[in-house]
Amino acid sequence: MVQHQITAPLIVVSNRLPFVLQRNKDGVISRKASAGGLVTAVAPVVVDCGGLWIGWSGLHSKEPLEFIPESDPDDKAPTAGLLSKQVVAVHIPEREFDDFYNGCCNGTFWPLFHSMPDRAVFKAHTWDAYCSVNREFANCTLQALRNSLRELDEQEKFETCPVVWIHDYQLLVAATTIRQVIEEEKLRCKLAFFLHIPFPSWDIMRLFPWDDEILQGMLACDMVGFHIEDYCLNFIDCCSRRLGCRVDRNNMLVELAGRTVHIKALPIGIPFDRFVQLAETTPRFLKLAESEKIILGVDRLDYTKGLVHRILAFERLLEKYPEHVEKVTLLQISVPSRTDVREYRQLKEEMDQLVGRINGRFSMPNWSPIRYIYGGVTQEQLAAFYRDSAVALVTPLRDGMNLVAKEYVACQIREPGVLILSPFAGAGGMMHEALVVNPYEIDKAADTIHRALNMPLDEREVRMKQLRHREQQMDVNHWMNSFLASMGAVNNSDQADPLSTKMTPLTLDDFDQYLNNHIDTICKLSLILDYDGTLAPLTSHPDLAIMPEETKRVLERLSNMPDVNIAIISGRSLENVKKMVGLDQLTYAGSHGIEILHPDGTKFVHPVPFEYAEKLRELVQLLEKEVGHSGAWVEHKGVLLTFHYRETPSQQRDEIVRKACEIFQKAGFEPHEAHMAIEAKPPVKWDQGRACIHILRTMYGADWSERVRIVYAGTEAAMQALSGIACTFRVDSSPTVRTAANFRLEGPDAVLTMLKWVEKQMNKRSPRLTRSPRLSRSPKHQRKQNTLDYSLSFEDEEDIVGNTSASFLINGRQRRFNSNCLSSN
Ligand code: ADQ
Repeated sequence: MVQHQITAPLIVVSNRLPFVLQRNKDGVISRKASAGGLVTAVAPVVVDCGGLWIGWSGLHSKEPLEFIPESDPDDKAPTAGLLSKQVVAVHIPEREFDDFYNGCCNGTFWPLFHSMPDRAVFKAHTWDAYCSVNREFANCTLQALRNSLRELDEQEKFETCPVVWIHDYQLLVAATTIRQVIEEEKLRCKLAFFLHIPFPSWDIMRLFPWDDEILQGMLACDMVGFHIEDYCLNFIDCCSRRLGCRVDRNNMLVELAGRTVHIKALPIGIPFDRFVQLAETTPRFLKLAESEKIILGVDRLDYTKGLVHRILAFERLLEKYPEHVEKVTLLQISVPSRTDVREYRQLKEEMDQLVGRINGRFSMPNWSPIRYIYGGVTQEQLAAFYRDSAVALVTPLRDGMNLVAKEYVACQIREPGVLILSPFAGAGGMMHEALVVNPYEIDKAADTIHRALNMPLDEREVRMKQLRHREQQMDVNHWMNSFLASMGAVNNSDQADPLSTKMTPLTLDDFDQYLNNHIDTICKLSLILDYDGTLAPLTSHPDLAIMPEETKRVLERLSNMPDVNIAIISGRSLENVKKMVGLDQLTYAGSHGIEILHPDGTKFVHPVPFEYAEKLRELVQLLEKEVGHSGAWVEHKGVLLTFHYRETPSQQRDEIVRKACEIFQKAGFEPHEAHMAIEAKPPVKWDQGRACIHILRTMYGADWSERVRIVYAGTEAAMQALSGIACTFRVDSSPTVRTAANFRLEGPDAVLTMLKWVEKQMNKRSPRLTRSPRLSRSPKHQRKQNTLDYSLSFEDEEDIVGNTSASFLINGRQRRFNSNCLSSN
């Protein structure tokens, strides 16, 4: 009996509960053991530590299940000790479950994660169902966690930190909600995720339209486990390339919003001793003619398992090596799986036809080449089949690990057989002594089966001994203990908690990787920077958001460099942002770029419809009257309005935001989300993105791309417009944001480091000129200086939104411009 010295309650969350619930025709629910390796390893730990198991019951009902039966007194299964109070059945309406499970889990993630993207279906409504079911799992988990913490507190175990362990591809985003709530409610817990299937490469993962939400969901955990290192590296790569996270591949760490997430290879094992014991005690089931050999295949009937390829390889064996006719039989056992899904029903038909055709082709009066069982068999029978087979064919096209390969070697207690294994199963990378064959190479696979059937005993013994030794060492209990150790949840007082290892703080060197390929030694550099949250920390009131002195000094030095231009873009009014930054040599874009002021005094103002101002005033009054309380307040900034709710107590926020949005919409405004605020913007086709392009064209003309490098740091508002043009940094401390940025930075400190890096690089340029008068760098500027004086005008809306022409008041006279020429003079 293996001791798991767990130091905290373990809360396991998986799609299904660890036993099967059945309802008889009288509606009475009974509980039946389920025998998987995962349950065998994990259930005793949950029982011992007084933990909990959260999962779907497997039964559809209108109402949540009112009770879970206790186990039968004769039940000897590992879950027998799991009391009903330790089980939480998640209730999901049947329609939603279908979209979640058949639609998204099996229709999208299963094929995609097994690198078969052409089988994957991407549908918004099944993804919505997936997210909603994940939230329901998360809410049940949170309730369980609160109960668990209450019990610990009652026992004065204030230091004990429960471990929540979420399993598999059905629950990839559950941790998003759990993380949000545990942080809000300050619930102590360690969060872990384990994926039982492969994690695909970035090329495949990026096909999924909501891939960022998946990655962020997994990163909401403290530890993310995969079977093998390849999957870990694929995941880390996706986090770096899709989310722009800082990663440490050597130590397998990913940083998101300042939190370090540990990525770990935890290869699952099997209950080795139990399979040995079954192999030792179970009688023979197979009746074989003398010298007849069995080649065994055992799988769920799934297209990833390579069943069709396997049968074809066997057919090829009989064609190519006819000496095996009447001597060798393929015993294929296929458990029905996901029979609700069309592709699985089609696979069954294909298999039936294929087996029929080959049997028809080769059968003799007393021999048929393939014995095909479509159904489950007991573990005893399975162990006997494993033991009595000369060869096991484990040839999936793709498989997370594959337990059949491991179970087969465990049962080789007599004259050893040969394991043939696909390199595309996780097990393929570790079970080196197996004969490894690419299942797509039918001819080669036939040769390999032939080799296995003829392998001398001494070679078989050597190979099998090694294979068995490894599986015995790395059995499922080893896996469980490795998991607990990686969570710092075992009695090991002399060792530090592995989760306390953090990623090294961001340094200048990190920007070598981010920017070295972007910034060269010749081109000019344009830095476009947001203010709030990027240069200055976010604060309760805009007036308090002061940029650190050090940042100001670096910006000042950069702005004095001949090759550097800096533009600050903000939702604040132009005047205000200029005052907050307080440097002269910069371009400022206020009101999200509606007003732009260059250091030479050139000013651009995008016109705004006349009636907008009046409507905005009405909105201000309405908001102040209806929702201007509980810490919420309205800021009227000329053409913009911001409704701030940062100071509103969290319990009241949802309600106040809902009401405010209603008021916005009633007043004819689209509510735009900002940092703990909602904004009203004028109905013009002008935004921060277009303002940035405008600034760049004004500074450098239209053909700047060869001469200028651009770095943007800020919010999403300009990201789309600058993607591909600039190196973009999303500055945000929220762990769950959708971004088109190349990289993420946590906040103003990281931006300061970036500015220092830029300064260091630019200082390397020699000879260093002191700043010439700015306008000499841009003939365009020179011509424009003091010749145009744009001022804000409220114009006819159609003219502006129509995007073909716009009117301006220039030096007091109205002029009409084609919008394409906005930046030209
Ligand atoms: P599965 O895709 O289900 O698991 P696998 O690892 O092979 O694949 O496990 C199948 C289990 O079902 C084995 O324990 C086997 O004994 C049992 N089984 C198969 N056919 C059977 C039959 N006809 N009758 C009775 N029992 C049968 C997922 C991933 C795998 C990963 C596991 C564990 O797809 O890659 O190894 O989870 O993490």
